[in-house]
Formats: sequence, structure tokens, C-alpha cells
Amino acid sequence: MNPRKIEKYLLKESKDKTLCFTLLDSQTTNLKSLPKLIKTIEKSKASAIFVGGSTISDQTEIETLVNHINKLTKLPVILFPGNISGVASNADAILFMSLLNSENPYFITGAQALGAITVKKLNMEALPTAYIIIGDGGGAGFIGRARGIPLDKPEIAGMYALAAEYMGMRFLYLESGSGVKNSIPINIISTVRKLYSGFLMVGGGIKDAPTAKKIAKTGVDAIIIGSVLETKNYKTALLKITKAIRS
Ligand code: 1GP
Repeated sequence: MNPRKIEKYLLKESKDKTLCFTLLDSQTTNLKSLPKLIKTIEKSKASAIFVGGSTISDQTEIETLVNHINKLTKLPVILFPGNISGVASNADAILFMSLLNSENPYFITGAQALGAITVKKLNMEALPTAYIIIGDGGGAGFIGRARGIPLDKPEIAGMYALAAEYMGMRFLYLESGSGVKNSIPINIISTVRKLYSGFLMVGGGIKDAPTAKKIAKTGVDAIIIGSVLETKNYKTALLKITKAIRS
């Protein structure tokens, strides 16, 4: 394996623009409509496809989805695991995440220890990622037993982000939860951006171009779009979002 192949690709891609990653949940993605979906993702110039989610427990289902994606596109597939069941073969890399603000050590270092040997066996690139949940965090907050960072306390988010940096985590994922009503408040994102110099991703509740644009303007490296892809209007919506973050 080329060490840090995906990491280098992401850093290069994000030098002069905000990237978009599309998130596919193996529980809800319809394999029959996958070719159309992948075409739209490619057309939108998204830079990678994340596969995962906080409630996924079927590893085989993930592997089947990744296999199908690999047949349809050369875009890198990056696992976004919610638990050890999210470690599946045949992806290009994995967000090796620690949910820093969980109350349960299992989600900070326990699952990571259990999953690490499998990642090694699969010879898969691990992207060291701090995962920080803002607000109640929807499903991810509930499953991960997060003590969500209060929406009016950007300085606390900043403290966690800085801790992530000092602990050597080169990626940071600020999460408000899949499908939540509101994305992360801009002042939280910009506070984190000022303090954290690694690869910063923001996801959860980003549904339209103006919101995506505002987030991109804070200087984040990537936004993650998941639930929008499950809507009727996903083609137009995704293209508008990716166009907005580039302009
Ligand atoms: C969820 O941040 C991702 O983990 C994406 O969120 O589904 O709301 O786009 P959405």
C-alpha cells in the first residue's frame, strides 16, 4: 500500500477549494438506483464517497455497497465507521475516529483498539480523525453517548479541536448529526478553524447551497452531504451545493 495515498490526495485537492464528500449509508442506499446516484456524484465533482453511519451493524452490507461503488467509479471510498462493524474490506481508507466528547470510553479508545488489528490485516489506510459532536448530535450523539458541545459555546468546541491537534489527529470531523434540522452554527466552525490547522470536515444538516457556501467561507477543507442524497430532488440539490462551495 502506498502510505498516506488518500491523505495526500485529499490535501492536494483541498489546497485551493472546499471539497464535498458524499455519504452513503449502506442501510438505506438502494443498489438499483446506485448507478444514477454515482453519476450525479461524479458530475457534482465530489472528491470522495464516505460509506458508513452510526447505526450500521451489518458489515457484509457495507462490503456489498463498497463493491458496487468500486465497479461504478474511481472515486476513493472512505469508511466512516460508527462501530467496529464499520470496518469493512475493499475501501480505500478509513476515518480512524475517536469520538472525543463521548462519555463512554468505548467510543474514545475501546472500539478503536478492537478495530485496529482488522484495519492492519486489511492493509487499509487509516486517517487519524477526531470526531466532535456539536449539539445533541442526532443518531450519532445518541449511539456515541456524546456530551454534545452546547451550541452557544464555540470556545468549548475550540478547546476540543486544539486538543485534537496536540494529540496529533490530522483530520477533524465536526458533526451535528445526520438529517438534523440545523447545521453547525457558523461561529463554532470559524472558532474551530482558527485553532485547528489540520484537515477540517463539517457535516450534519447541510441541505442547501447558501448554507454550504457560508460554511465553506469559514475555510473548512470539506463538507459532508448525506441525507440530501436520499431526497427526490437530490440531483439538483447536490449540484447546487458543490457549485456554491467552489464559487
Ligand atoms: C452525518 O455529517 C453526516 O454523519 C452527514 O449529515 O445526512 O445531515 O447530510 P447529513
